[in-house]
Amino acid sequence: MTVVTVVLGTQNPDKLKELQSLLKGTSIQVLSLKDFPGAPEVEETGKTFEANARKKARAYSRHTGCLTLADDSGLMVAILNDKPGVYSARFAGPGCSYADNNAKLLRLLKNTSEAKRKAKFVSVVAIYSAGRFVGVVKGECHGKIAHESRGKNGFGYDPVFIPKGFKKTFAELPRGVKNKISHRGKALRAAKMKVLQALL
Ligand code: ITT
Repeated sequence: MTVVTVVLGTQNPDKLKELQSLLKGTSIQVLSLKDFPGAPEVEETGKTFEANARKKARAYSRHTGCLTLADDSGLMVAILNDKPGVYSARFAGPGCSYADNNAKLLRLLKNTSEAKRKAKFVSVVAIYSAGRFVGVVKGECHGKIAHESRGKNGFGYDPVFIPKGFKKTFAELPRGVKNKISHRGKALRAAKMKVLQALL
């Protein structure tokens, strides 16, 4: 069986763990930017998830010389006009923590009723091979914002996001459940198909 090598182009250790667990048990050999020291800093100046994902994947794939995949993702809250969106990582300001972001979000939605707490996670995964575009795919997960932070699993906004059809937050659900229904899980499954098609 041919083993395909893919580099996961992310500087976020939590995302890396999730991406690695999503690709476990496949014939894809997974490397990360740690295997390619000196990766360039990529400024996320794009206005869309796709623009940022492509910018990261292109730059990292030039650096690694390999098939490289990058995810740009975030949370879109309907009543906040889809914010924080592409600013999800730095919603509460430069250098903020996940807890700061969640506190800001819960504060903004303090007096918002159940029906108006709709939100979705979006993940756009771009794939490049040594600077050459291979494909781009998207995954979404709909749900709502909880009234308080709950649970210890996952990362980022997981403690305040309740996926549709569940009562628990992503941070209260087992990792396997999140992977099955999440934006990143869906995008990664589609990305795997693109990678395999590119090799045909
Ligand atoms: P890289 O660009 O290096 O991959 P990053 O953390 O800067 O790392 P993004 O720009 O895509 O990545 O920002 C994504 C942010 O959106 C992330 O820091 C979380 O705050 C949030 N986020 C994305 N996916 C999430 C998930 O599955 N669960 C919770 N929060 C998530």
